[in-house]
Amino acid sequence: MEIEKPKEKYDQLISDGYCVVENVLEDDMMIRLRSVTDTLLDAQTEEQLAATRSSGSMISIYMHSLFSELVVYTRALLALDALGFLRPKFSSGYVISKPPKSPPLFWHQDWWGWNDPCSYTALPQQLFLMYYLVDTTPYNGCLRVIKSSHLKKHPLHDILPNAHGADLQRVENPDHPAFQHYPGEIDIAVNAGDLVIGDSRLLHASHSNQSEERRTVITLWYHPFFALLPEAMQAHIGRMRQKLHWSEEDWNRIAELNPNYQGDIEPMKWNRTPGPELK
Ligand SMILES: O=C(O)CCC(=O)C(=O)O
Repeated sequence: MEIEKPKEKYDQLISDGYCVVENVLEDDMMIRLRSVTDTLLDAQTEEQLAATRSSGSMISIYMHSLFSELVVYTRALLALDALGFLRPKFSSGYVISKPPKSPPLFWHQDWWGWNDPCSYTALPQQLFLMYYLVDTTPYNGCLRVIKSSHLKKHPLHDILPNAHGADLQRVENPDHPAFQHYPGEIDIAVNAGDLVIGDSRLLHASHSNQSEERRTVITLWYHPFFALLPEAMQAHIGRMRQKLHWSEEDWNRIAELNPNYQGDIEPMKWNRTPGPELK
């Protein structure tokens, strides 16, 4: 697979916080992913759905072995390689599906290593790889981002309580600032099978899904420069794997992407809130 304009995409990812690689998922993989995710989603209870009304279903990718194939999907690894990420490591991921007629996802960022000074530099510590399984538009809940907010302070940084807070997830107050629109926000509408790559520090949200169809995304988290991260961060990442439904064969499949940390440094403390160093 030829990645178009990889240097431009790299520059955009570093400066704006995201880029899109078109047409990564091939039809057979798309069909298998739709089938497995639909089965997992159909099994969700009303209670589970109510607890994650804003994001939509959050199902760990360790719930099905097919996702281990996606972690090492050749065309995605080729895309990372073309962007200069030669030794990425993988830590976790979720199936996030907005049911028909569901509310927007609140603004948030997903980085947990704000206690370390490297989090205030251009180095991408953690990337999301998002695979949307349907074409997305503002009508059915496409992604929205605030460009460069991974490196620059935005008023939302002061407004947001703990990202993924339970009250926001339940949409107890739809008028909360975390659900509103902000100057400069950008819609990222994609075709099914495109890959959105972004910095975990980037402020992002999604539109409501006003359509009659599910809008499913699979988000996988990678660490493009694992070996260059502080040891305490590596130690934390090394502990993130979950057992759940992956077999020995699944773990072997992703062995090269496993974030192994052998040292004895204490894992970094989880902190989702940027400090005053973010200017
Ligand atoms: O549902 C979406 O479009 C975005 C999901 C998201 O915010 C995430 O995976 O961190």
